[in-house]
Amino acid sequence: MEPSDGAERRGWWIGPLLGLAATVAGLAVAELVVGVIGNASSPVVAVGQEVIDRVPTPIKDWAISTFGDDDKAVLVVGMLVVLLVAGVVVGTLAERGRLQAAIGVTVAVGALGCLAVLQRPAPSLAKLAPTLIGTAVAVGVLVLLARLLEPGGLVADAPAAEPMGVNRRRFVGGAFGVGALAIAAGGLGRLLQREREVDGERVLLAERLPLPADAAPPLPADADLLAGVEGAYPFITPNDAFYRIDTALVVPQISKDTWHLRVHGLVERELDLTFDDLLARPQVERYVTLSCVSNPVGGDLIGNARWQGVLLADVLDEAGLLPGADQVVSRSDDGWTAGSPTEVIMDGRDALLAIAMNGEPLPPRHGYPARLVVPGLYGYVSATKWVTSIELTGWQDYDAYWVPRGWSKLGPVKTMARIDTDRPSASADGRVVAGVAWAVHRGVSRVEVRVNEGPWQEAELGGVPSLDTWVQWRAEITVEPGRHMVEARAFDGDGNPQSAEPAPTAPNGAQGYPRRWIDV
Ligand SMILES: Nc1nc2c(c(=O)[nH]1)N[C@H]1C(S)=C(S)[C@@H](COP(=O)(O)O)O[C@H]1N2
Ligand SMILES: [Mo]
Repeated sequence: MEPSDGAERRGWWIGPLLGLAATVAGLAVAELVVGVIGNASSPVVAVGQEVIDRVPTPIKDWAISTFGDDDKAVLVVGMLVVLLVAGVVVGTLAERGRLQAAIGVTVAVGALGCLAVLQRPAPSLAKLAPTLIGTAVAVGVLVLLARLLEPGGLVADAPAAEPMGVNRRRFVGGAFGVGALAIAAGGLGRLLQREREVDGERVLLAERLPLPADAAPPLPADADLLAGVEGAYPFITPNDAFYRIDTALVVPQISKDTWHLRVHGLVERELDLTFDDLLARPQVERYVTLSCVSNPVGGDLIGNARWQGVLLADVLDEAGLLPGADQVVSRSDDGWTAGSPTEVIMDGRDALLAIAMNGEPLPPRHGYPARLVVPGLYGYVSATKWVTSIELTGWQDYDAYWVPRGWSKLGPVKTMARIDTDRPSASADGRVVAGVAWAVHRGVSRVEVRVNEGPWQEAELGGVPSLDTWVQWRAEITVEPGRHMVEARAFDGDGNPQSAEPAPTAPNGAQGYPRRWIDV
């Protein structure tokens, strides 16, 4: 049977191939431009970041609980799939002779990318360049390949087999040539982007970190009460095991040499501190346990590290607080914000503008070159990573990132125990249960456990360097063969027990007793 028109004769894959070549070329050139120009934005990253910031909280919670740490990878793969599908549509339009429409869709997708870049903090022409140039390249490839299809070969009234074959070969060669160039350009772009990463300067900085004038208090010998216990966590969380929570789709790479921190708003004098200014100030070092409001009961979105930096209170004193400066709004390079009560920052606790974590410059994912750490407040209202601005405002005058998304404006860390492990003890019907407990900045005065809702029994506590860290605990219980429910509870330094009333993480932190079932 004779094909009814040229489109059918060409094969179903011609349009998709055309569109995919154009899409891949556009994306790859955009990545190349990001690599060549410093401080440019990848359109994929900008759109993904906008999705993260705009997606309703329930969907975000679902994504985090379904994909966990892979949520960002899933988002990027999802966006690429959407882009490739758009490419197929565009290519099919072009192949069917509707080149104007194909160009229109491509430009519209590019415009969406531009819009996303413009929504991000500090937009600029440099940041737009990758999207603009990438879109232009996609349109160019589209037109070029569509033209290869056109004259005298694959159109319906073309003569017979031979010219069609020649033209098809030209088209396929062109599409794959574009693809190969795109892979090379994209790869080069990623390499150049790598070059800009801060790993190198971080290694150099590690060698010249100033010694703390005010060193961390010594660790009591029994801080690691659970050393060697299987399933237990070390008192100090190693940097590479420390939980990471943030909205950044890619880890910001901010050179300490261009970094600076503006302190402004309701202050007597604005400050603009460079990283060298920070290094020159007296360094304080403290153990502080940092935790996330999204940590469920029994969860591990909590870690304990030795932080070094300068006291935030000293910086704010130097700026001079004006009346009404009730809120410390800290903002990151990527536009995330936290709002902390000024009263808390200034009440004498060791709120830090930190530059080091466990003796190393901050890892990029934990805020290099500088972040905040405030003992006693959840991370979402205090622990701004990649911090570049601190603005003093009224309490009512600004709601930071998570507040309009349904989380409380105040975020003191709740008293909580966690059961991490159980194992047989020396006695035949005995079992040792162990874990950690925290009431950051109030201290833990007591931990208790109970079996099957029986009487509470006091646990043994490890030592702590201050009230700002978690504490390890263990208790020996006696159980008969069978299945048992063990619960734990912590008391803070004022003797107040953690709440028995279960509550979810939103809006101000999970509560209720942690439970563990053990089979004897
Ligand atoms: N710039 C920036 N800083 C941020 C966040 C963020 O999304 N962006 N998240 C905060 C939250 S919710 C928490 S719990 C802590 C986590 O710090 P970590 O990733 O170093 O453990 O960082 C805080 N600082
Ligand atoms: Mo958090």
